[in-house]
Amino acid sequence: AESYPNLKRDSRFKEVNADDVKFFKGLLGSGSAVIDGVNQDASEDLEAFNADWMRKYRGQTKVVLKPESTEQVSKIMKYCNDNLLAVNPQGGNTGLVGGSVPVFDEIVINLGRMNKIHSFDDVSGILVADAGVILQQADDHAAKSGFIFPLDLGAKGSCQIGGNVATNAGGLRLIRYGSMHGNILGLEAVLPDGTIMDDLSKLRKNNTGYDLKQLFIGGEGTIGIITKISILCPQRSPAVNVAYFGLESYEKVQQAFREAKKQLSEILSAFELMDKQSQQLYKRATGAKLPLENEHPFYCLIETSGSNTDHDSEKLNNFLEHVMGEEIVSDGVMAENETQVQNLWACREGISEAGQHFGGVYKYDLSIPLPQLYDLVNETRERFQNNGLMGDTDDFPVVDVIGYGHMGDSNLHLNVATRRYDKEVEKAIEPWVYEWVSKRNGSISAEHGLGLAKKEFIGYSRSETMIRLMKQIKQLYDPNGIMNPYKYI
Ligand code: FAD
Ligand code: 2HG
Ligand code: ZN
Repeated sequence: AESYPNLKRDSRFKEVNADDVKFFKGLLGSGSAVIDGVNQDASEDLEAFNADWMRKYRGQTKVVLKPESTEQVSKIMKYCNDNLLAVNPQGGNTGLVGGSVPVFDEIVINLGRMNKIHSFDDVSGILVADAGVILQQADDHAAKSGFIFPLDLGAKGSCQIGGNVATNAGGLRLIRYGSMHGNILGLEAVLPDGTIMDDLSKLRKNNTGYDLKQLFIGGEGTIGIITKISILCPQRSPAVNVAYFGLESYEKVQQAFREAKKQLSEILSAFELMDKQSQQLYKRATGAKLPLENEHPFYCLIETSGSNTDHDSEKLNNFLEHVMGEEIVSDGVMAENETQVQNLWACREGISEAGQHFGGVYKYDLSIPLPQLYDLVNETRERFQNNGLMGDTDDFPVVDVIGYGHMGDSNLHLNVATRRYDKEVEKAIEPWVYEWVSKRNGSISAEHGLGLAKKEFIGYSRSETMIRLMKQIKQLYDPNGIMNPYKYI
């Protein structure tokens, strides 16, 4: 795990003591709702809340609070604000930028126990639920009425919908259903001083002044704690088809994407890119068999979702015939049953975890104009081929450089898979990669946020004026700066 030589604990913040813990226990009960590392050694229990998913960032919190209601969150926040105790909101702790764990001794407020679904309207498709509901559970609930949660991602079994909103997560079907900014209809959030902001609207249209909830969507827990959400779920498509194919060049990947939009238009629900190296790494890490016999420099996964199986299969078959006939695509398979659908998706969704299988990983989540998107992967790989840091044995920190992502959204995931976390590797990529992206007017964080990892680099994607305005908002909502300190703002 990283230590933070460039960061200093802010001495304005109080250190949590036995009296504070007594207050929290009085409020939440003395059971498992308070993990108390002040009066006793709870380091083992605290570990899961201090360490992030990548085992790259580690905090030193001594107290984890698991409130059960908005009122409890409000009382916690008021107390922390009055006493200058810094806090770190935490959902499923699957975030990839170090935002979900403390830096020093910030109190973790974990939403895991706020996990009730309040209502689902099967005419409008509007779901109202607590922030701590696991994404998979929210989707299962919507599925019972024939609807789908408009977000899906590899961490769905453990991430929370509140965390998804706080990071404005994008995921695998943004191309079809759009972002959280469009789908969230309302929020309930607790501000640092304990104020409950009840904006849990269920209205599709509501043009009455500033849309303040948008500040919390993608705010990464820096201005308030999201406690409930109201979200519009679209109809679940009964006919889902998935195809996986191999291509010989990135030029052909772009042609295939163009054709997919043209020929599959309204039923296209995912268009994902995987390079050869990402599939090899997935295979090495999991032992899984890849869907195609022969190797290809690139692979794409296409999903269609529609209302009529025959109609959709015919469309997808025509598309595949066309792209193979035109030699845009060299080889492909179409899933014939649910197991095959899962297996094809696993080749894409499993890459993220495979990236760190060998010890460590440097992850870059970038928006880049499509024509240049893959150039970055080539250039990064060349850098490591030339600087002596990449090789097949333990002497070399870098295992491989892989590129994959949400092609449909111009969102590249560049992962440098390593055998260990290594400052030399980091220095070889940063800030070079951010400069590269900035020069092409891309974004240094397409969907994961900034957290701690990208804190210093926000200037590559946002102007000074924009950063100043963000700071003003932070100051207004959180004048004491107790919410998720040391992170991007
Ligand atoms: P956490 O990780 O706990 O927190 C993330 C941030 O949100 C932190 O800053 C935290 O302080 C804040 N936060 C959490 N809950 C709240 C709340 N209730 N109120 C206020 N702030 C809060 N992301 C994508 O966009 N697309 C993907 O396809 C994708 N795939 C992933 C696949 C894997 C295998 C993994 C591990 C991660 C992936 N992610 C992806 C990262 C993504 O950001 C998270 O998975 C998810 O959105 C975070 O939810 P969480 O509940 O785990 O939040
Ligand atoms: C994905 O699309 C996630 O798989 C994770 O956003 C990407 O781990 C990554 O770099
Ligand atoms: Zn992603």
